[in-house]
Amino acid sequence: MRLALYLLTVLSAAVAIQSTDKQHSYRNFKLIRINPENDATLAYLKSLYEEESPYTLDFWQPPSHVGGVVDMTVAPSDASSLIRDLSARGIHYIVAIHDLQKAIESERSLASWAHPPKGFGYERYNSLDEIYNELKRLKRERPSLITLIDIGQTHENRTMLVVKIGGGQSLDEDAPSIWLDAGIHAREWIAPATAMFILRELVEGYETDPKLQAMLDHVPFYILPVMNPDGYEHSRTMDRMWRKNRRPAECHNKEWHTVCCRGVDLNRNFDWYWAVQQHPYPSASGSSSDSCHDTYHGPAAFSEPESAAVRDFLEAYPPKAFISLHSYSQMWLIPFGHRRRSYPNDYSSALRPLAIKATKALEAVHGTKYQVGTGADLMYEASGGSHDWAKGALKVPFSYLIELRPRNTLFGNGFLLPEREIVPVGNETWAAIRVVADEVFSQFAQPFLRGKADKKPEPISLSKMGLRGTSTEQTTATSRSEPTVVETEASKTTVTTTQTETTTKAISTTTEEITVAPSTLATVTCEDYGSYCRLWKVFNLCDRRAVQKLCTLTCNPQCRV
Ligand code: 0X9
Ligand code: ZN
Repeated sequence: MRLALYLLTVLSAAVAIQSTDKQHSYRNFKLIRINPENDATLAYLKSLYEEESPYTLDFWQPPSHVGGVVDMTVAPSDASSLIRDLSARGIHYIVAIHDLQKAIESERSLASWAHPPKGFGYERYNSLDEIYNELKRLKRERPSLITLIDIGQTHENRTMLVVKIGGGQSLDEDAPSIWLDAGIHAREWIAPATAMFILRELVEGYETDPKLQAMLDHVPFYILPVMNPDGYEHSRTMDRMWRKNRRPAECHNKEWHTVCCRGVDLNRNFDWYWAVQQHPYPSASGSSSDSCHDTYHGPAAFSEPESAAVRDFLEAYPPKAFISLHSYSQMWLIPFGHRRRSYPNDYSSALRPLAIKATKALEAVHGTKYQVGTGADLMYEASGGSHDWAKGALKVPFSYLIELRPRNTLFGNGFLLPEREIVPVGNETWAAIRVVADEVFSQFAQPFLRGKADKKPEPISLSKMGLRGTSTEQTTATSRSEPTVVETEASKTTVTTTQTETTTKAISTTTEEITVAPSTLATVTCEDYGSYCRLWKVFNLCDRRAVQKLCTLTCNPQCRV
């Protein structure tokens, strides 16, 4: 007994803390790729993922269903026993990467290695400082187009910077807008690079493309290029495969010793079925209560400064479209992802048709194919995701999560997408996001503008048109602090840092609620519904009832009462 206690004390003293201050080497780590062909293989892989595994594994693509590709890395010391085990079970696998460290090194272009570039580059993976300096440079160059907003601080006191493009310098809570974030997962470097690419397309397009200019004047973009700045920097400097944020270590006893692990998966920390786990596999939901797991959901919903800052900002300035960039697997994911076969009401009438249109535009650029569907149906169930929360709780009309290149086929390098693909990914993703932006403009700004131009009827608030959400629930959201508009040399915008407690009522009405008397509405028809859509390019989705509502407001000559 004494001996056991002594051993326990000694072992506990040697507390296993995940991090060291040496950069993690992935020399001879392997990426094993498996296409589970039957339930037995799937069950075995799930047991490795969810339960104590004898091997040091990192799942890049967790097991979900028969036929769903599983990617996992294995430490060199465990590789041969894992491979023996797989062979003994008759499981077919390929070693997609033999030396992960080599793959990490070849992620950067040769030019980057030969002459390490100084400063920001749109065709490179940049540091956080380089990204923030580029945002400040853009702001200095175009002070009236760009506004920088400090929405909060991370655990390690890094600033979370949102860049607003268009829509004037003040923040308008009622204006329709588009939210784009990237880098919620630290190791998905292509996501921040793509967000920056899209930012440049917007900034340059504003000067050269009158349609884009008209759109940005009325529908600003809010871009958060790095949602997890601590994690991103950790992934760049210490551990390329880091995923979570950098919440200080939480310790718990595990058998004979204490383990302390850092970090929360921010894409499990939003208040949408937070920490809800499905059965029979407790962490099959992709949300874990173990702080050492890569999908640790945190001690409470919005426990993390990063997710709380995003929540506060979005509740104060609810957008019409919410897009979150991730990698990888080339999927355009629609809510809801917490449970299979769970969909919002307008999944088939609005969310999915627009996703299909967007991915067609994407494919037209370089032939890249995307799958469209919910994360739960196409991948695995995962609760607490940001795009689910945006749709389900905030009632953002169009909410998506985009898993960028590569596809998880035989040869892809997973998170290690070569730098030379940044520009093609940027171009094709921008084509898709432009489709979403055009739709938001068509639905939420153009009709309103036409109404204004015709002076008949008087401008009507879009929220009163019932276009903000589809639910009948009334939700009250509290925003704790106002975001700070960041001042730069060239623009002396007032700094607004208040800690006031403001309450924003998320207006959620039924789509039936409009400002025209229902009796009038009932008798209004468009003369030619098809040409109405073509002519005004409104309601690309051509929802008949919605067009009828708009006719009365925006297009009187085309309508018959
Ligand atoms: O697991 C995630 O958070 C996302 N995948 S990633 O490889 N980028 O980490 C996917 C979330 C989408 N939702 C579901 N799969 N339910
Ligand atoms: Zn991700």
